[in-house]
Amino acid sequence: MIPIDDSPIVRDGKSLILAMDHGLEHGPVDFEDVPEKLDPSTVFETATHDAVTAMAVQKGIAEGYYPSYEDDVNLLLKLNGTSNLWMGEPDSAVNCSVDYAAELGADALGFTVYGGSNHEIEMVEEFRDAQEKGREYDLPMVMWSYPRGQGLKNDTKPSTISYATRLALELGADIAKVKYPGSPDAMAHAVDCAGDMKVIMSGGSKTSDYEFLSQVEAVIDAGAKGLAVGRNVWQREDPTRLLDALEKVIYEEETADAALEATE
Ligand code: FBP
Repeated sequence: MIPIDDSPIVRDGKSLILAMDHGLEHGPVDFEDVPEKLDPSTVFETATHDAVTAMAVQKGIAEGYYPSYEDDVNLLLKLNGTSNLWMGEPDSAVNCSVDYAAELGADALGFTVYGGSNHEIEMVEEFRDAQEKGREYDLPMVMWSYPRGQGLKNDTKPSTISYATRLALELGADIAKVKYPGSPDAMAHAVDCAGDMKVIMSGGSKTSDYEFLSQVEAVIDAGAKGLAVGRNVWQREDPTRLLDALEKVIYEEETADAALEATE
């Protein structure tokens, strides 16, 4: 972990990362209800909102679309990824080098580690190479810390999520992105397990405005430093309104009720 409060991907100690790697991770199915979002430019437009501190994408999307947004959006280049077509034990192919991410203008790096997978050893070795190379460029490393595999039946149980944040700290991540462990107390424990490293919550599938903002309020109260979210923002008809509300909940620490009322 290195100090990252001066990084462009951090605002007042917190981050709101807009993720759009779903075309790889889940496939076009995530865009069925919002076909216009198949055009990555539409999501880059959303990422120009002041609440968003970075947009997380894969290399191909960065190559093709980031040049038009480099003045308005900070880039988090995801260095590995897996398609939903892969049926084996959880693994994630490294598809971009740190050198190339830097060349594309990355402000930060992203890397998935599936602790507990039969591929954990190779994934951690690949993470080591990326994390150490990233240090040469002073690029913060965000770990998608997702314990899963045949031995892990429940990937969101409290002890698994606290292991996920600790594992990220020990391996040298600067931010750990984890799933919600089901309760504010469990999130607070996962945050404690991470020491001074920042923990952010992964968005998950789309829920109602109130449900989502309440969960964000709870994790911020629990000490999390923000969010990496995809579907809950860009699958909405009006992502701007939700981002206005998220800005209040994350950076101004307002309640979900107050944020919704102020953005009506
Ligand atoms: P969402 O907010 O839409 O859940 O996106 C966050 C994210 O981490 C994406 O970066 C990624 O595509 C997806 O979730 C992977 O989630 P999973 O592996 O659980 O399907």
